[in-house]
Amino acid sequence: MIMLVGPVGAGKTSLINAIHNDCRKAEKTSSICFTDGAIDTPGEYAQMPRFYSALAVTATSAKLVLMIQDATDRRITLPPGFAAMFPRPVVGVVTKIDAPGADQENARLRLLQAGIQEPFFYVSAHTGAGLEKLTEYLARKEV
Ligand SMILES: Nc1nc2c(ncn2[C@@H]2O[C@H](COP(=O)(O)OP(=O)(O)O)[C@@H](O)[C@H]2O)c(=O)[nH]1
Ligand SMILES: [Mg+2]
Repeated sequence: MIMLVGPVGAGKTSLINAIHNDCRKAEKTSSICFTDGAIDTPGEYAQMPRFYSALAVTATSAKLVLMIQDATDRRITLPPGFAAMFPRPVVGVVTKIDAPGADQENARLRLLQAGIQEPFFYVSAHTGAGLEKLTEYLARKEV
């Protein structure tokens, strides 16, 4: 089981669907959602400190946390050192690398600021780029 954390619109639900070869359009996630193999979380939980404890507690049900950073999002959305709050290893994933204006280097710096260690994964849920590397890694980790 993996848990996906990241701001609203970062591509968490799309990534889960893409990993599972599910082509449904991602609907807005309004509560913590257990699907097969992945825990999807509302972006608001990563953006509002009063929800952090809920994320940390829910992470105990997962083996690994994927911290999702949108390659097109230049805002600082993840607080400094955010990764340290989780009781599970946190792996950084940059999404939307296909999108116009995607800036992988900026996204990389955002994940580093959040206290996550490299290597990161760079993916697109739309084109499928990078997904194989990520799914192979997850299979190896037996999450
Ligand atoms: N270009 C592009 N858009 C994406 C990608 N993944 C998600 N999106 C778009 O980003 C928006 C938010 O996606 P969603 O999965 O709902 O984000 P969540 O709030 O983190 O669950 C949607 O309009 C998606 O179509 C991607 O890999 N590439
Ligand atoms: Mg969602």
